[in-house]
Amino acid sequence: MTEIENKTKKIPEKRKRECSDNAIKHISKHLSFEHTLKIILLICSGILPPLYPLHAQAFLTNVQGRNFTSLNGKWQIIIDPFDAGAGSWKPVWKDQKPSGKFDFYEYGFNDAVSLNVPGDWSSQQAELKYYEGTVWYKKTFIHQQKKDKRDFLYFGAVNYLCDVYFNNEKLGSHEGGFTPFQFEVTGKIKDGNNSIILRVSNQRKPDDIPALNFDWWNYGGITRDVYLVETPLNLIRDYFIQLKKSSTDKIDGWIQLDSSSGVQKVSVQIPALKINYNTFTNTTGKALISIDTKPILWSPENPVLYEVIIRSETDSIHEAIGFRNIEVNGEDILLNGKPVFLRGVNIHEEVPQRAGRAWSESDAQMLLGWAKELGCNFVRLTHYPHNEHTVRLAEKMGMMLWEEIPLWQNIQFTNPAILNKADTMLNEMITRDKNRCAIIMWSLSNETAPSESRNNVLAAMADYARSLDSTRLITSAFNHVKYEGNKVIIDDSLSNTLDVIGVNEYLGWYVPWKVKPEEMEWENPFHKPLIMSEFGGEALYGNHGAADTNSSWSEERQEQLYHEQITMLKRIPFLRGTCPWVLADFRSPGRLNPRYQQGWNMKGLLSDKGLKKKAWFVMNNYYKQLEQQ
Ligand code: GCB
Repeated sequence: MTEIENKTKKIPEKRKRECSDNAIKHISKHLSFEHTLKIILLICSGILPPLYPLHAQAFLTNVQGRNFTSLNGKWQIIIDPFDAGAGSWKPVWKDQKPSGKFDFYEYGFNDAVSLNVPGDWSSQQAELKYYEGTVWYKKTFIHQQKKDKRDFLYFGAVNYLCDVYFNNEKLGSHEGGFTPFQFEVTGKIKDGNNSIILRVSNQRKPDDIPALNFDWWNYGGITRDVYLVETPLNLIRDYFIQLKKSSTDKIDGWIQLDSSSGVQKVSVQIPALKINYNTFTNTTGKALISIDTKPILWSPENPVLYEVIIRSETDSIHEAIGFRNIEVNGEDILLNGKPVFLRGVNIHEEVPQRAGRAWSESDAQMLLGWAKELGCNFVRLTHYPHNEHTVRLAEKMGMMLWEEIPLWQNIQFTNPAILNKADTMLNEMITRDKNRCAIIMWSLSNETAPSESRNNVLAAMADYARSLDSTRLITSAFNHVKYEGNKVIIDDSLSNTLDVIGVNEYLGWYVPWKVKPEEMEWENPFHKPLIMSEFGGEALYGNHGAADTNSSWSEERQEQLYHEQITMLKRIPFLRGTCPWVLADFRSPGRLNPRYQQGWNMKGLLSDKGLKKKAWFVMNNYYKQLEQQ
């Protein structure tokens, strides 16, 4: 018996089961004995939520490949800045109606206004632009029950905290603004009218991810699609079908049926490759897959996707899957065995012309179309997982992706709840997108300050991400470098944990040039590939002025800065990718300059109207040169 098992043996079995064995093994490997014990005791006393995977109901992958009804459209809302409706005096979620002459309720959805779903609330009503607090949402829908079917309420994303009530019963809660979640409503759904009520809060808190400060708009609300998904009783819950690591002729993976399904026959068909692979699940509903085949490999130049059909005895799902291999060799990134340079750009999930969250395929078409026009073969989806339409479209367009969770600066790493929250977000991101070959790397964090607790948490997260998906590269963007004379030395020991290093540097903007750009020399003691994951500066579109001072906020200054940056970047022997900050101007409440910013971060290569600034053409020319090499 281990020391931890010994100390926790008096805890009731039911509670103990909530701290899954794997989760405890995982955290205890990285945290001190006292720290681990503290986490277990906090969970068992109900102060912390249970560790994954029991934290949230596992959601169905490829939800659009299943049978679903959209619950998008108008939802009624009640704005509740004091969160009064959560208490017992005005229980909004009960949605009660007066029953007699002297009965009344100080709330009601009947006369309420509506908002569009999907859609953030901040951009839909002037009074909600800066609002951070609770909004109640209600939707009713008519349903006709079918025999032998199960039903799930699926939410693409709700920012940030969401309590879900269905037909006046609480189903549960979800935390985190950028990943899906679901609740099963089989047995609760009725013939005729059904009602969903959500309590949504985008109140920022110090122990959230992201925490109190971040450099983007805190768009609240139901920001992505809502579906009612119908499945057979025994369903295919999830699957992972990708090329085996380091191989171009073996597909590896697994299919997971619902655990109650018992042993079943399952198959994978890929008609274009003449594959009909049959196997059996074990008693927990899991089947391992190993298929010898030589698919045409996916690449930006040839983004081939294959129709893949996954079947069980009772369920089937159609997918479009691409096969490619991504690896690191010394300081090189290899795509399908060949060194590749990542011509990237950072994109926020925002349509600047609408000053609101992007959520649809046509939004994705515009944003990724711009990236393509810039000359990119790679996009960093900053600073959180973007909607699934974007990821799937990128795949069709041949765009490689970096996807990350919103673990952005100022995170409370000493708080034992953080690892749990971060792992849950990683789990949800990887669960949703693990079959998307466009994604070549998972990123853990952005600009975290080195410390023992930071290092421990990120190392544990890296291990966890690798345990979920060993085929992709692990990265993080940080800004901890050392300047010595004309040298810039990469100086964050987090690099030891990563496959690819991401450095955000703002030389010429936040950090003055130490020597001329053509004299700067970068050193990489870690001998791993480097992506310059952020660089740039601000310019107000149409504002012309001096090129040698930042305070001109001019297009000429930004243009000059890009020339300087490219001069330096060309001199870095281990540079394997660049991501200028940022594709388009984006809203950010902390950007206070009343003349040039007005609540916008103006580092876009494009303006808020999508117009090209001078720096766009500098970057575009650099990418054209690189493409020809
Ligand atoms: C950064 C952050 C990014 C900010 C950017 C800026 O280092 O990673 O989220 O928006 O700088 O514009 O300051």
